[in-house]
Amino acid sequence: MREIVTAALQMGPIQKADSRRQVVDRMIALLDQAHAAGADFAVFPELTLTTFFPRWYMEDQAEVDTWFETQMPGPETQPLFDKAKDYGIAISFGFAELTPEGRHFNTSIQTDPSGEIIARYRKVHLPGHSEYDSDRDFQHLEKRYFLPGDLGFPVYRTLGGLFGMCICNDRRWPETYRVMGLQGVEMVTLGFNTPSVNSQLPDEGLQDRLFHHRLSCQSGAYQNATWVVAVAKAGVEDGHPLFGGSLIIDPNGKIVAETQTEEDEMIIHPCDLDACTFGKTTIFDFKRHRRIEHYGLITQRTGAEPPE
Ligand code: ING
Repeated sequence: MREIVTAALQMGPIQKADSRRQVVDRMIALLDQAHAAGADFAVFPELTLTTFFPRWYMEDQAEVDTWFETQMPGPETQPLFDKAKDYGIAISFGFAELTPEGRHFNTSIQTDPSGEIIARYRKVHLPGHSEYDSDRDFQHLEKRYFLPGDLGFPVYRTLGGLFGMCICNDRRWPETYRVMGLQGVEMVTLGFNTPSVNSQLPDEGLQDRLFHHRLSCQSGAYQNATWVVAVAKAGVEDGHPLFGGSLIIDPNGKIVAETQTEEDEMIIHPCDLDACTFGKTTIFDFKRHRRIEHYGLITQRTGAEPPE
């Protein structure tokens, strides 16, 4: 048994006017809860430190850059790293990364229990658009503000197991989980900020959107015999609703915990990494069952091309 007590620390709304200090204080309060509940590992959402700023059209790069971090940890996030180290809890969270070379990424990091960053991931699948779109009820400008991730989907050894990260829209693409599955991943953690309404399909109901969210995460877990921990930033940010539905999913694709609010909320579960073994050695024993000679189109073709 390799049990990792894992806390999904959902964040409620972060308003445009909220400071990083206010947000870090809320994150530390959630970490206190995780510690009291005996957590080994705590996962926060995508872009945890700020409001979901890609909903706002900005032309001034200096203004855009105010949403990004140039140091991690930096002065405002150091207290979080210090608290995690005190507790001996590994953490993962997402933030907007501005590199020394001036490149902008939607990034997530993971630390070890001593507070050292041991892994970094940069969001590969960027949804939305890059120019102002007047046809949308609200903007989703991730393609404007971020570059596609350049690190692939790394899997790394920590906490006695094999871990990987992705971010939000990545969870909707089976390739995300399979590339990590082909590295033996046993727990995939991801943060998300997902609007409760579809800016292009106003009639799509919240339950449909939650269905697609659960379906994507559960499929990824089951088809790769891995735990999946998906953590929301939720609630109404400056009038724009984001849904909750943070999940802990076992390697059989079963949801073992789900948040019930759109506020700061913890769910926690003892995740036994050995629970991945049965799936990986039977129905999803990739080496025995996969036929890669027939999968070429997956990496040779980007868009669908129907036959003549
Ligand atoms: N958000 C959304 C997500 O993938 C989205 C974007 C919403 C895509 C609904 C498709 C449908 O959950 C982010 N931040 O990727």
